[in-house]
Amino acid sequence: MRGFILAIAVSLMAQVSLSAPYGGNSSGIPKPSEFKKLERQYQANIRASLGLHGCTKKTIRIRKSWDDLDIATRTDYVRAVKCLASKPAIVDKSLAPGAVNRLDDFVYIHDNQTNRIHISGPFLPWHRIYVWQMEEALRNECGYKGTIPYWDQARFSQDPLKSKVFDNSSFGGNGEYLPNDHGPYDILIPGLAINFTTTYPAGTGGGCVKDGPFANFQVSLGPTVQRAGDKFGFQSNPRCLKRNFNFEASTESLTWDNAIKILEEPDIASFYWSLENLWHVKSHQFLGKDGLDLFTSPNDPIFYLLHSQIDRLWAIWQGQDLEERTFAITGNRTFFGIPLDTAPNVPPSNATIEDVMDLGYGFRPKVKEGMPMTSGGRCYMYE
Ligand SMILES: *[C@@H]1O[C@H](CO)[C@@H](O)[C@H](O)[C@H]1NC(C)=O
Ligand SMILES: *[C@@H]1O[C@H](CO)[C@@H](O)[C@H](O)[C@H]1NC(C)=O
Ligand SMILES: *[C@@H]1O[C@H](CO)[C@@H](O)[C@H](O)[C@H]1NC(C)=O
Ligand SMILES: *[C@@H]1O[C@H](CO)[C@@H](O)[C@H](O)[C@H]1NC(C)=O
Ligand SMILES: *[C@@H]1O[C@H](CO)[C@@H](O)[C@H](O)[C@H]1NC(C)=O
Ligand SMILES: *[C@@H]1O[C@H](CO)[C@@H](O)[C@H](O)[C@H]1NC(C)=O
Ligand SMILES: [Cu+2]
Repeated sequence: MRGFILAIAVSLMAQVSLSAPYGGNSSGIPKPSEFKKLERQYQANIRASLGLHGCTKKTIRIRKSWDDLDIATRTDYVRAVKCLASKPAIVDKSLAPGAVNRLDDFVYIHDNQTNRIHISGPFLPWHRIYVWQMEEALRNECGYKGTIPYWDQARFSQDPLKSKVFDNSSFGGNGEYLPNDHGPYDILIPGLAINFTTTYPAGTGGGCVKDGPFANFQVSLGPTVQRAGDKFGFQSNPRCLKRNFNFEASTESLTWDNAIKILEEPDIASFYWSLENLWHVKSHQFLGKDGLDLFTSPNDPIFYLLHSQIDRLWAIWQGQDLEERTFAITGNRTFFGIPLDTAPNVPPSNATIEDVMDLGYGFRPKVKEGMPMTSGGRCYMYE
């Protein structure tokens, strides 16, 4: 009996120490001074660029790390996301018969545009507008008062589940472990003129999210597997939200060292590839399953925090020299420059800032309209 009680006490102590590997501090691995210096330069340059009209020091919205939000703000963000999930989709049903709610409207247009907005010139500006549109929808349609926070992976790169992003009042944790369905997966990318297969690495879950507000949360569009008659996953396919955490993606790549390396890249091409290979793809790989699906990754509500962080790294890079870097662009007009299957004979061409992007519902801004943070209807910065 006494041994039994002792065993319980020891296991409780083990749990306590497991839950506090950073000695109980919740800020994680400290931000290195090199990163702070780059961040401060960006913030100072943005503030100095603000005028007395339009986007001003008074009206600018501040985006913060999820780990720095208080519980009331975190809870309200989750409420607002679920509010959008409770409102009917507005997308044309002939385009996306499977779209159920306002979140699906966003998933649809991302899915529709995927082969033009990834590994391509419009990647950063398109996603900048997209995340801003979600911020506006949360505020205007669901009464959220804040901004889209960012997932600051580097703070917890060595122990990612210690981030509040994954606590059970936020986005919850891993998917249920499925012995026969946790990857690796080979996915044939639909819509390209050649057969291009991408490999999604193995993870540690594979099944439905089981804890927190998004446990058994219903998603509808996708996933991207080439089903007969449903090439892009636009048909109805209601199912639970799934994750498949791949810890190496975080421990090996989402580090402060890599964040600094990305921000110190001297030109847009090297910045773009470092951001893509060291951060963007690794962030999606960490989540796995729905959050890693190239076409329908916005099904996982963490997507918007992930892309707020991508947008933040771009913002800090631009902000070192707003004049030279705001409108810098690199990349093709399609995914890796591969022709679309609808135009197989069009050779690869470089994107320009005058190109027109499609964000759905008739909104067709030029690439250059998606590049500044404090004009073109947007007014925000990262803290
Ligand atoms: C929090 O824990 C990390 C990891 O052990 C440590 O490096 C850091 O110094 C701690 N931060 C503070 C503010 O104490
Ligand atoms: C995207 O939507 C447009 C209509 O807005 C449609 O013409 C086009 O075929 C769609 N493309 C894909 C890949 O879904
Ligand atoms: C792609 O693969 C499919 C199935 O293996 C095959 O039928 C098709 O011809 C291939 N297409 C190209 C362009 O290689
Ligand atoms: C959240 O986590 C706490 C502490 O680990 C646990 O007691 C609680 O049951 C969890 N709640 C949900 C909804 O999963
Ligand atoms: C553009 O496409 C070409 C042809 O596929 C490819 O070789 C090149 O690497 C691409 N450039 C970028 C920046 O993606
Ligand atoms: C695209 O831009 C790159 C880098 O500036 C250049 O080397 C390449 O020739 C351009 N490709 C085309 C098709 O214009
Ligand atoms: Cu995307």
